[in-house]
Amino acid sequence: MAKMAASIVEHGEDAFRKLFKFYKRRNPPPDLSDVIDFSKGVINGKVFCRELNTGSVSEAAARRAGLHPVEDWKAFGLHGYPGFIFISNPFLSGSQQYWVKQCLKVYPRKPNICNLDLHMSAEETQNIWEKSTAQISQKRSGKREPKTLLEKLRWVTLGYHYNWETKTYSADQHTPFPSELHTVAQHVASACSFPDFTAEAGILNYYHFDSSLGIHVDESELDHTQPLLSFSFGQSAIFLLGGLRREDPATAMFMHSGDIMVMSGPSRLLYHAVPKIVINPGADLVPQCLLQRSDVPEDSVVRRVSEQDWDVCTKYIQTSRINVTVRQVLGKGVAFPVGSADRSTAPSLNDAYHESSSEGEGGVDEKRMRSSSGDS
Ligand SMILES: O=C(O)CCC(=O)C(=O)O
Ligand SMILES: [Mn+2]
Repeated sequence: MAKMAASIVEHGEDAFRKLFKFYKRRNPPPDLSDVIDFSKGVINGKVFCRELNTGSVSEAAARRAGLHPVEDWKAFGLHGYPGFIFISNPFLSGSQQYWVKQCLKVYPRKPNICNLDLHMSAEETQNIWEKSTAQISQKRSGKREPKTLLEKLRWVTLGYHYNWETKTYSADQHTPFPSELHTVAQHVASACSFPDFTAEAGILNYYHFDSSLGIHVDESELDHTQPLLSFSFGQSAIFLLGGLRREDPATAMFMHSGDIMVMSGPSRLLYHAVPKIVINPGADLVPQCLLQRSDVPEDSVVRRVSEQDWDVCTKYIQTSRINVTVRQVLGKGVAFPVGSADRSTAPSLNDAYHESSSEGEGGVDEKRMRSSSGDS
């Protein structure tokens, strides 16, 4: 069994899709022994340690953003994937809780846009958190109850709001990008030697234990010289990193809570996918790093999460993962070209669903990410 994944990769044509299906399978569960786990350090010939630009962010600035000093970050590269950087959880204890809370309570708020807006009125999707919390905190395990709006959340867009239908960003669909997320993204980009990176668009993905995200490439941004940053919180995921062609073989790796991935340079336009969420085996289901006492300084942009809010976040995160991607859309000093519509034929983010399910079709919101149980 252990060699199953390797032999699929060697097969050649459509190796990525086969690997995706291999890891998505539930019965019998897939063998995960070929999945790279960066949290265990350099353990095989594929992974190497990467130097970061330690002078780019002061220790005080890093701490104010809820991050360890850059010199303490554990960063890795993968042979064969130049420009791909994996940073193993650089967050100070106590700061990830804040990002989980922002993603669940703050970022889904108007004027940001979420999947529920596609078939619900603005009034109905107002205050998703407030409308859901009472029901979530009273939930008894094992009992089937109607899903709250928070549990139906699949994506939220920030800054330049990605249009899933046209596959474009545009000047007229823009709201302010959250400044605290901008700060963290800028520090991470600087540490990776992209000091000019500007966080302009965010896509937040909300995964439940049975969700997956199909094979796609993120190419709608107009400047591909800047990196794509990806932050993970909550349950772990298996992430597949492929090549420049859809059928190129892929490498599987875990993304745990707090991990950051940077796709830059020759890796900026690689195909990738998330076939599986892996639930934490601990008794309380919450990753250890989300349970630790806070080391965040008082002057941090990262604020303490109230017990009441954290209670709801904990319940949510026991079966879910949140991923935040931060993108620069425009080149420095460049505006959107007039009348432009970059409609490429390559499977891009909104085509991702094609790869992940054989179920019936829903709207764009349901198509993008799939749950095996067919929820909506
Ligand atoms: O959830 C992830 O790790 C990947 C998300 C992603 O690829 C995207 O939003 O474009
Ligand atoms: Mn992507």
